[in-house]
Amino acid sequence: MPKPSLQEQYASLVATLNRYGRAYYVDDAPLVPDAEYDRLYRQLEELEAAHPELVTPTSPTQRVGGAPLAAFTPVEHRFPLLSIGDIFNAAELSDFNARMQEALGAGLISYCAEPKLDGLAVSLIYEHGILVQAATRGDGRVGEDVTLNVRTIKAIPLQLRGDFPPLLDVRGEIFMPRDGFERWNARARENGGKIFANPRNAAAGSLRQLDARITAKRPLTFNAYYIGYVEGADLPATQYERLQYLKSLGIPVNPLVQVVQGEQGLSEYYAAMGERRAQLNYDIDGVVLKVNSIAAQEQLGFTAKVPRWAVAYKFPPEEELTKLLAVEFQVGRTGAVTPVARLEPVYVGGVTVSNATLHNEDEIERLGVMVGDYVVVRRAGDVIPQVAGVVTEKRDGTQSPVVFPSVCPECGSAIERVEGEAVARCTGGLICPAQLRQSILHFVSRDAMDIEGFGDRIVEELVAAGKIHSVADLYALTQSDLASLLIDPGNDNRKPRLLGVVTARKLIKSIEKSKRVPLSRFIYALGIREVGQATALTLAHHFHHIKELMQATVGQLMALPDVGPTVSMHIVDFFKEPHNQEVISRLTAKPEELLFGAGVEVIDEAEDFATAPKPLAGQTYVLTGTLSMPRHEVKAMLQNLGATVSGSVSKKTTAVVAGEAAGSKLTKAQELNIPILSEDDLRALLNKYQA
Ligand code: D41
Repeated sequence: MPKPSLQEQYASLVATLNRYGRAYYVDDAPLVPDAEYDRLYRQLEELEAAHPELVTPTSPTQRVGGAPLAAFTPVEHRFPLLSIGDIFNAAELSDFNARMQEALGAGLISYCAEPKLDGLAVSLIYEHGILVQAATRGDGRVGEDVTLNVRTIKAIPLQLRGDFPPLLDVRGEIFMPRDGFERWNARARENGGKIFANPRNAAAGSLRQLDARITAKRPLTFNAYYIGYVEGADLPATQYERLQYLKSLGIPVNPLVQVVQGEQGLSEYYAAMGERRAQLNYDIDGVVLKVNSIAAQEQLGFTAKVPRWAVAYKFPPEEELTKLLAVEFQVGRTGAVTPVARLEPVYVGGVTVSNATLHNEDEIERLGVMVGDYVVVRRAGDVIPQVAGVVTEKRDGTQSPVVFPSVCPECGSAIERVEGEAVARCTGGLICPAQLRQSILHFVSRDAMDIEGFGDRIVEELVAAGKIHSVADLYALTQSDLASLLIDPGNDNRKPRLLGVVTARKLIKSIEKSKRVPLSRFIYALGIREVGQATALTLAHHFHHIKELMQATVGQLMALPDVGPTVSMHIVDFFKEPHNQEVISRLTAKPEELLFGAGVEVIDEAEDFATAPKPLAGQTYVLTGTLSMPRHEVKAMLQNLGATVSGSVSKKTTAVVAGEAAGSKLTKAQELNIPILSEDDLRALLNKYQA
């Protein structure tokens, strides 16, 4: 075979790199390791430097152009980029389907269902397979020429492959994946760069750069959703097949696009995407539902602005604007003081929200929030609502600063903040009614002593009436103590009512029932800082008796699996406290041994552990993203069932547990096709094996 000419070598190198790029960005199935791609890329750069006459515009080195523009040139779209009608609930979905049925005279209609990406709509024009123009939507008729910027987006082919037509106008969405967004902001925070509020703003800000070299540095990507115009090709007869055709040309299409049947198919798709939403690596704000048959689309036609054959079925907004009425300070079981925003009620993330957490003092400062401000409230998935931002433009002079208290609002003790810690704490300990209430509620909770029937109101009244000063006092309560309690039914002007004998008798029974308890539950119930269920289980596994645990040293504790220095110190400090020692001896003493002895019998579980089945033995889990439970707790729970918990994803990983804002580990798992568990999935798994 004759040696290929330099030109042939060059063309082959460009083709190979473009093929690798496509496999990576479009097919989501890399053909070679990144290092191999980089090696060939450098080879290409060298070849181009030595022979500039060879360079073609479709070379991957040519994505980033030269000098910045002075302004964007307006471009008139040959066919307007249409807008799309919104619907918000099941009734409107039903109406939409009924309209389609009526207009088409059909029973069951096939739809193409797509996630609604939250980015920017663009039109890409390919002539003879070459990207010649990219334009923003603008007002739909006239947009801006952003060709130079769009050329830097690696997911967008500069050259089509396969059987491309002489002219093609592709419409789709440019967006920034969440992992790229998080990485960008993390770096910006470090070196004082521009921080974006959300991936959509980041995508918009990145695309509207006059200097394409800036756009090139931003992690943008693209998914096509429509063919606006074509010449010289017979297109497939359905929306779904047309998207597959685009894919065959090397244009990325969202992998969650699906054909579904009828109203039920549509509503199932909507629900399924709503479930998956939190785990995706990009933001979606709903689903787009399109009549699949192009012939039917043509029959339906358009209204003045929007196609009749498509709707955007929006998810409930996860962010809303509302007024901050007040900031209150809640004291938790361990004294942690949490600022809570009282809000004008607002519907967000599918529920009405009137309280949101402000986390801590630093967060208040970071937000610069004032009482009376309009604030952005965010509620994503099952996460606690948060104040995500402040609209300072809406200030009218009536706002007042948030003052973080220096003394506890409940007991007047000093609030202290340890250097380097974000959390401020009330130093009152159990003389603080708030801490006492919370520690009792924790003690009686289902996973602790499981004393049924003690809700917020009853505990509040018991503490306020001075009937309980520690959890040991629960066991000294009499039926008449309880029956005579006046319970405030809340803020709706009803009168307090008497608890009554029947309820009192039930409560006494629940208390009696809790008197035989496994050691792990007892330890957990004490409410030692950072000792969750899993750590309590580990402790009960090693110490046969509470007295042994009470004498343990930091060194002994740290030798246990997954018990770190901080929690060890908390444990030792807790048992050093004379008040805690007294509570424990009263709890565990028989009434005849000690005045007010509660007679709780704590059962040694160590033997059971040794022989307990390990249903997850041999399995490896990886935790990523933010979980609602402390990570060491989740880890210990999995380990107690025999699983290994690892820090990195590999082919051997059984499943990845992905919390909020999971990043590269989640991506890796998706690449390797490893099952991904949501926090709910994990809980179901743990519940399956735990009593
Ligand atoms: O994912 C999207 N954001 C999306 C937007 C989508 N999957 N499909 C879309 N389809 C259309 C029509 C039906 C008009 C072709 C759209 C949009 N339009 C759209 N995006 C912004 C304005 C209109």
